[in-house]
Amino acid sequence: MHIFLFSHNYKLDEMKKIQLFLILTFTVLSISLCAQKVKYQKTNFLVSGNCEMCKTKIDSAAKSVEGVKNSSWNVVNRKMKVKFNPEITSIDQIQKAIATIGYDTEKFRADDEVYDKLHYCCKYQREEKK
Ligand SMILES: [Cu+2]
Repeated sequence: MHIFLFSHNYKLDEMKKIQLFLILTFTVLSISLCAQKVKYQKTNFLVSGNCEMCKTKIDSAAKSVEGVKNSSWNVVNRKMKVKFNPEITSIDQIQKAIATIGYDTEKFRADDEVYDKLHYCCKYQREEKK
C-alpha cells in the first residue's frame, strides 16, 4: 500500500514538473515574440518637384501611407528618403501615393490631370511621356 502511494505521488510530481516546465517555456517564448521590435526598411528614390511647397506635399503624402515611419524629400537633389515597416507597406505603395498627388516618382508617373492642377510654381519640368 505504502509503496503504491509513494509511486503514485512520485508520478504526480513528475507530471507537475513537466507541466511547469512547459508553461515556463511557452511563457518565455511568447514574451520574446511580443518583445520583437519592428524591423524598418530604408529606401531612396527620386521624386520630381520644385520647392518647399512641393516638399510639404510630398512628405505628407508619404507619411499618410500606413506603415511609413518617417520620410524626407530633398528639394535640391530631389531624393526621397523613406523609413517604413515592410510588413505593412511597400516601396510601390509609397511611390504610388506620391504620384497620386501629382509628383512623378521613379516607378510611377502622375496623371496629367493631377499634374496640371498643381500650383504654377510647383509645375516641375517633366520628362516627355514615353
Ligand atoms: Cu512646389
